[in-house]
Amino acid sequence: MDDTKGDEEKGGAATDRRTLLRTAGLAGAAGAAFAGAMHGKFSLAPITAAQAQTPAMPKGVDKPWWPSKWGKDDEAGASNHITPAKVLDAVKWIKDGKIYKIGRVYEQGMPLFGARAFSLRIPGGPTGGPFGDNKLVYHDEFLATEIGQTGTQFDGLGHIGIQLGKDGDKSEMRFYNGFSAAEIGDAYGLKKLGTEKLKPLFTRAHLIDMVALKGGMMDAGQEITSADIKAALAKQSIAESDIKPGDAIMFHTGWGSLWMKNNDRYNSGEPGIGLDAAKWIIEKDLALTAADTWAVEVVPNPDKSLAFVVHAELQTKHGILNHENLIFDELIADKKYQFVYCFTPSPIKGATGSNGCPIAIT
Ligand code: UVW
Repeated sequence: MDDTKGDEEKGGAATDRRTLLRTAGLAGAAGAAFAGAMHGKFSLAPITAAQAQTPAMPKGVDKPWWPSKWGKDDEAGASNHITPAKVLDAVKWIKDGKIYKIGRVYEQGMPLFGARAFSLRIPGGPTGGPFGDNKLVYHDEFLATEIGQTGTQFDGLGHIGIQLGKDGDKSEMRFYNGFSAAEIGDAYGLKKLGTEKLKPLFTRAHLIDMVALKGGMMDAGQEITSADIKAALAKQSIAESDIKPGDAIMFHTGWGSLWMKNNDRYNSGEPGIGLDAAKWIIEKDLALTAADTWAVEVVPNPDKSLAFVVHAELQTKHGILNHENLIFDELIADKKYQFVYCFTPSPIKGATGSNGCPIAIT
């Protein structure tokens, strides 16, 4: 990413989420607001005497969030929770031997945000052959897409950062563990925080059925609070004390029922967690959030000056991972609210996220 590209993006699709993040806080970009999810001017909130020289600090940032509790060089974030002991604890939940695919099919026509693309081609058909006396033929596909940011998508730790200091200053565009855009940026993949640095995830997961709690599909802009989580847990007969550090928490909001049926509405916003639930997730020391929505967090945020602030709170500041556009229908039908979540992000060097199919095992 360079500054020129950033300027182009600012003038591009108003609904591009990356554009929103990159332009939030810029008075000149205020007209590009999507669903009110843009910042105005931030109030001054000095961090330290040295940092007080910076023109403004983003809302919600009152101190540096690094070094990470896993060490100043850590690039694996909350995937560090997945130790042999954690795996053995998770295995205790496998009783039926049933595997559920909780990732969606990647296909032309699925909801994509802004200018993101998904295009698969197999020209020629077959691609090659016949070879040898056995007359072997084969197909290859060519795929053009944002590999980790379309369809079912897993956010890596190089995806979301926060601009500290002056807008455009890449040495103060900070990501997980304080790595700056200046030190990690590279046209051929991030030099730090690529998805290849993450550990495979195999952990206990708790599915919060918000549809059952609210009596139907939640709406765009409707926030899931910590009180909602507690109420849903009680309704599902799960003790809050059963949620352990390193577990995953997932939200069934019903919004996924719009997938491929009403993509415009699906993309127009979404229900999801807000900062209050994020605080609870951080206190619980969880490894991962997930939902049947494209961002997991509420969009627009009830505080209209904030853009994707839960992403920043969980991923950037705490290294907590995030999985978007999942599907829980079969788990819900079987009333399976606790299971093992298993996923290995594609180890593409320097990638910001991952596609692939997570599974739930009961
Ligand atoms: C952004 O890219 C801003 O969000 P998401 O991780 O939801 O795709």
